[in-house]
Amino acid sequence: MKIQIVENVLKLNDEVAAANRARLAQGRVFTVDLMGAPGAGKTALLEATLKRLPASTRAAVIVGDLATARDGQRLQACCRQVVQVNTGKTCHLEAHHVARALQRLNLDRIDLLIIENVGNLICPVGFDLGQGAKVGLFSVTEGDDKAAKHPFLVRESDLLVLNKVDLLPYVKFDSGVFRRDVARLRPHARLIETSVTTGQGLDLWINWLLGCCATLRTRGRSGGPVAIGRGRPRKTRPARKDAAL
Ligand SMILES: Nc1nc2c(ncn2[C@@H]2O[C@H](COP(=O)(O)OP(=O)(O)O)[C@@H](O)[C@H]2O)c(=O)[nH]1
Ligand SMILES: [Mg+2]
Repeated sequence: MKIQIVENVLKLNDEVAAANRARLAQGRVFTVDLMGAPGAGKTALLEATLKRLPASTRAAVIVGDLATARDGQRLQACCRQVVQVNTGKTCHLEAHHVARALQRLNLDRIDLLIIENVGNLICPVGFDLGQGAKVGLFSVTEGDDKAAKHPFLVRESDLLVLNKVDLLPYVKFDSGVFRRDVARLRPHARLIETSVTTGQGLDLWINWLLGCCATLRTRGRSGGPVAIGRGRPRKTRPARKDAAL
């Protein structure tokens, strides 16, 4: 009986996500779902990204947290269109949160939408939001075993980011271990090392975002499919059990 309830929740989520994806495709908005642990640097990376984006790329952010508007306030300083979602006791964003947030955004004036998911390495992976790509962010202060311990995040992310590399001299983190685990789980994974503090790797990350936006524009114009990467509904449901909690 419990399993049936979870199936229904996920089916409903997929239907709302498909509607989100259609709306975003119509507006030619490339959408990233940024997932990572609390404190990994998601908001800091977005602040730095928004400050560096070319003026021609109009960005918006949906930011999820259990409580407070603090991240939304931080991001408002660098972005005109920001929607803060408070999820209460829910440890991830679901498609209906994004659907409601989209009503507050002018999609005709957005090229790039970044969704900062609730800080969590597990639950956000299993919920399709209608995004074009999922990005998994780790940081060196979390330890070099986190890729191995969170295989679904590694497998389901279109891009992986390893942040806070400026702290490598001060923390016990073996980059070789982390990279080997990533390669084992996802042999052709793209991994970008960043430091928001020093600016290392930010150009690679921003170029990846801009490349995705350009691909969407090109495909949209030629009438081809508009979804980028593997941003379609997933066949696997790694977070199914978590969804029942
Ligand atoms: N040293 C260092 N600190 C960082 C870096 N990125 C973020 N931080 C710090 O990590 C803390 C958590 O960052 P925040 O963006 O709030 O993390 P979030 O919870 O994932 O959104 C803040 O004190 C940031 O200043 C980085 O690349 N290097
Ligand atoms: Mg944050």
